[in-house]
Amino acid sequence: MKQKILVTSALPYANGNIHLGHLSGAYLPADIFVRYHRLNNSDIIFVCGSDEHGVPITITADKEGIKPNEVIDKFHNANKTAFEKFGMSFDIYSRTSLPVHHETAQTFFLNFYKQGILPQKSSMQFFDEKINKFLPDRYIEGTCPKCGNEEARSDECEKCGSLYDPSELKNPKSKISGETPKLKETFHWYFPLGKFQTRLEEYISKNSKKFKWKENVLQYCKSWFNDGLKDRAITRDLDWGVQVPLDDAKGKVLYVWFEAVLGYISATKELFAGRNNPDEWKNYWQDGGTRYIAFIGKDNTVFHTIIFPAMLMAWNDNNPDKYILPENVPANEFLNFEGKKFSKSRGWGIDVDEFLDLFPADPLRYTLAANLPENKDTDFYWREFQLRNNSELADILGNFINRTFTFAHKHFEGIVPPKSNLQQIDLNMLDLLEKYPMKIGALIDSYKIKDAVFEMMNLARSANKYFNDSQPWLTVKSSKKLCANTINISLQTIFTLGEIFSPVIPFASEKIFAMLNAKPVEWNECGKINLPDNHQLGNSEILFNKIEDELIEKQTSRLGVAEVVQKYDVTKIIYDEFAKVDLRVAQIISAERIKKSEKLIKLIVNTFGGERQIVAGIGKYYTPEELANKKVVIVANLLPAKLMGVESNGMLLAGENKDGVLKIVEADGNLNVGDKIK
Ligand code: B3M
Ligand code: ZN
Repeated sequence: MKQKILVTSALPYANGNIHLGHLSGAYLPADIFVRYHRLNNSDIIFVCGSDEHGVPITITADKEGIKPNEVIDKFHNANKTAFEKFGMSFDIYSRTSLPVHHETAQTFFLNFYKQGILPQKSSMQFFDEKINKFLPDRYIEGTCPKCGNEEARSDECEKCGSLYDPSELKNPKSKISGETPKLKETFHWYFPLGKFQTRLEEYISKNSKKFKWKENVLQYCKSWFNDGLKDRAITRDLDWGVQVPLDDAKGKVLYVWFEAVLGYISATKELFAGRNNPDEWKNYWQDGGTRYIAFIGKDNTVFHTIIFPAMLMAWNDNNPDKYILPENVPANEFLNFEGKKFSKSRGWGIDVDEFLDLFPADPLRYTLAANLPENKDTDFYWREFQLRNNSELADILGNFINRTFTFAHKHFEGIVPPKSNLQQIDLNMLDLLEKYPMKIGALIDSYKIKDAVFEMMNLARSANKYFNDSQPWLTVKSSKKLCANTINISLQTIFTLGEIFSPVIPFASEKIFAMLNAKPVEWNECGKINLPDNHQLGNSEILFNKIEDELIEKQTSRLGVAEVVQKYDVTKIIYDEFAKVDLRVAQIISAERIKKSEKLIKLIVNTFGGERQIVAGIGKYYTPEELANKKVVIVANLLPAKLMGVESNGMLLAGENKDGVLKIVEADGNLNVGDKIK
């Protein structure tokens, strides 16, 4: 039996465009996870959709003088299309305005109501007399009673994470009219979260150990438990949302978070209704054998680790059909943009849709995946995007594939040349191919997607090395059989690469398989020999085009981020840039001052490849006598240069201390002349 897996990504509000930060939080990691599991012989469904209720939508509608319906239609369609362009492989992208969702949410509410677990309580709520409306939490701003944050919401402070009663908020202001709102009496139904605390603690303690929850998620839950869970109002005085299905609830709707999490269930119902299998959703949501993973961004944690599970527990207490709870909630931290938070109003950031009008999806997916905010906030930098595309996708992965295909088409008539008598170097490469899929699969399955992506590119690095070391451009003349082996194994490698990279760069992967004239196999088989001898290949094409500086500069100058980009340049490079620098241990044989220069000393050093001459600017800090015999570190692959007419073949590494004095970097006694430093 295949493992059943249910994956959800947070339902984005249909009140704005998806930007890159959203992608890194709850969408791309989920898509990579799902795409991997689809190839790993699982029975997996991937569910998402628009969250179409909540006050922000009504505010937008009021502002633009249109109906809430028009707002949600616009953004639902825009986001659905943007996700498609980005390659999100949802099985369904539903919406919470659908009748199936209203019914589902009302059924939950009524069930709790009939169980008698929802106390009805009166409370004082902020009312804006100018607009004649109760003000929802987020349209009140005031000072947090706990930490003094002046931008706290009416019942929740984003800064310190505490929840409180609106009457406790200091200096409340209506964000809509700017007036000081009045507290007015109303009543709501409350969900008894506190009653579930012990069971929730047990659930989280058990699952977090068994399924290795992320530390940040766990800490967050613990702080909630420490504060003690309290009853939470699950209705609101509003006219936009899911009606509270009771006679005495006119003008009241379900709190958007109460119903939005149930949207995952409604969306699954819609999915299977569309597949003419209307009861099938139960085989996922109500089958103890299903793994349920909820991908979210960190700001949604409490709703998925505490509130939603408590709601499902409440349902399960009173119904024969029992829902499963999330096995894991791998919440990501935030992605920032060029060193600052995304901000629509300040024009800081870029929407997905806009981005994909300029660049293809794969380089964006790869860049975001290589830099996911899994354990801490990370940044998107235009310059990094360019480097990842040019130096990794194009120069490493693309180049290897291109070289191999060029050879196969030019020298072997576009077929997989038969292999014979494989050499050690070929066998070593085949060994690597066997190992990587398992290693990468395990990383993805434990939400270490960033590490998985690094390993994917590592295999491509090894592939290039294999190609270089095998020198097919020589063997094609000296031994066609050896050359055939190299191209055969390289093509097998492309098969493996095409598959292991497919969760991250699905569009390129599809092209790779078309070029191979083959289809992906089950994940665990993809490191084997999958292309038979003499297999006919398809046409080849260039997979990744380089992104020119101008295009990137256009984006950064639009933002005015020159300053930040520079910061990126000095603080971060990708590994391959560093790897280009050939650092070696060298021993100084002789040293003499260069005439008429107080700075320059001419050194003869012994290093790999023999002796060489280097001119170093350390004359002010060392005498030639002090230098003799020292074991130092040099940059060995610097282009030759002339300093005061004297040729220099390399550079000596030295550090500058805080007094501006240069000290040469000496190599440890355990290192030998010629050793490579990495
Ligand atoms: N719409 C918040 C958000 O987009 C909210 C998520 C709902 S998940 C059920 O961040
Ligand atoms: Zn606070």
